[in-house]
Amino acid sequence: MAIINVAQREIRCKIVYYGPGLCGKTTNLKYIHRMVPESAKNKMISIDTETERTLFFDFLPIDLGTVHGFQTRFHLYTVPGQVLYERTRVAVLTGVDGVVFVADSQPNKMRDNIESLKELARNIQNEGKKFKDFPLVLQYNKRDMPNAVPLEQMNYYLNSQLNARSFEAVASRGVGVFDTLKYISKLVISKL
Ligand SMILES: Nc1nc2c(ncn2[C@@H]2O[C@H](COP(=O)(O)OP(=O)(O)OP(=O)(O)O)[C@@H](O)[C@H]2O)c(=O)[nH]1
Ligand SMILES: [Mg+2]
Repeated sequence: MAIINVAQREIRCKIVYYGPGLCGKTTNLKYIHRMVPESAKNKMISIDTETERTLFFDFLPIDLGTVHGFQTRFHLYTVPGQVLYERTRVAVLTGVDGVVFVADSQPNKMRDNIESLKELARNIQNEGKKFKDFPLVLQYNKRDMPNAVPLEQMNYYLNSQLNARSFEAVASRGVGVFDTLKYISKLVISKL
């Protein structure tokens, strides 16, 4: 839930990167953390395993300029994608204002993408929000993989009912990372 602090002229929103295991959620945040100017960011907090699988979440607060004289501050989170951590994903989603759904473009990951998106819809609805109206953007990641599923098929499997805006990405090289972030942050602000 966005917090609007009139006295301090600050708007604070929560964006969660959601998606199946190893799709590249943490990679998005790491790239943002690397590229955002020092003045606009704080420390990134990652709680992960020795093999860098997210265990609880990653957290990165950033400032994205002003809107009508209000400083906009975004708290970016990732969920752990591994199937058994659904309860943690539910916890991380509490009070969410917008979601980036990161899908893995590899053919053998399509089922995981679909399951994860279904789970997200259920969890957003359990938060008392309508998934259809909820601020959401899709990021089709790992477009550099030689066997990446064609865009039309990604849309067919993941977006034919939602009709959400989607971006292609190679998060490990930063491609599409800021396009995705800019779009979701504008969408969230526009719905306040
Ligand atoms: N080829 C390729 N590899 C990528 C891309 N984005 C991320 N990766 C790699 O995919 C692996 C998993 O990335 P993470 O960002 O840790 O995935 P995650 O979604 O946070 O995974 P969990 O924390 O387990 O849910 C890492 O080895 C990344 O370097 C991409 O666009 N292309
Ligand atoms: Mg992660």
